[in-house]
Amino acid sequence: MKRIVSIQDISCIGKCSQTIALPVLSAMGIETSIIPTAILSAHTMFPDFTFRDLSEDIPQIKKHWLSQGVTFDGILTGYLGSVRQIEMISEIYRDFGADDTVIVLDPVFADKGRIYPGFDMEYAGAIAGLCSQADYIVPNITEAAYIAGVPYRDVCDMDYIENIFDILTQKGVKNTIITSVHIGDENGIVCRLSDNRRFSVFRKNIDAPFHGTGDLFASTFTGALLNNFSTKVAAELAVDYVNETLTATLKNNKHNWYGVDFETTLPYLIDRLR
Ligand code: PXL
Repeated sequence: MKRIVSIQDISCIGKCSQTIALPVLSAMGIETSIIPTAILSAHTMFPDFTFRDLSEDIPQIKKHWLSQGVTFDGILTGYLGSVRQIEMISEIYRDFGADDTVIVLDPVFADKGRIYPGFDMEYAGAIAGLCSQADYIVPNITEAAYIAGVPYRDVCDMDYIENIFDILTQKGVKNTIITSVHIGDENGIVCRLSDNRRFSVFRKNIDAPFHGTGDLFASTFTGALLNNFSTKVAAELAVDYVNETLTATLKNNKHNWYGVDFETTLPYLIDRLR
């Protein structure tokens, strides 16, 4: 069985980061280890959430794992608690990133033109360095614009996106998938690979501003890569799974405001793996 480490926060309520990565990657047949970067009472859309930074623990966890000879087929990084952790994660990439280890980084810090509470421009600048160490980065369009240093645009076109790709490539990024791209009445992802191949996956826009869909995309995409899917097929599967989940969530008129009902669509995901 392949083994991955998911490095992101635990939001005790809210269905995001580890509480999405763990069930999704496990359902995809991958042993999922975790490094919690912070523990929050609930994700940051809740008022008055508590936040405990777990940076102190990260070097110790790493040291113990190295002493045990632990290796990983994949490393998935999402929400980090602080700029300080970026350097720590960089060392984890160096120590555990073997030639055949797939490193996927979701540089979580912003959405819909706005930076999440607790982050700032310093963080946006610092995460760019980590991006160049990953095999794939999967920012949403807001994060991609901030990392590239271009103004965010609500409505965008391919020229705008190509310019972002060019800047990210100059910064040393290998493969980029930009998510949450709206063009016309469609929403999807646009990808540029290190060999300059490009593809996009668009579906009819589902107007549902739920939290955690980026985490769902990143986990599914990474799980599909570890199931030996090509980049394009992995991205298509991830887009479809997010769309299926949004549709199921909206059908449930008792859905929660803070997260999607991915639990009900795991059978769909498993079927698609067969
Ligand atoms: O879904 C990304 C995410 C992860 N973790 C925390 C968050 C968010 C988005 O706001 O608040 C704590």
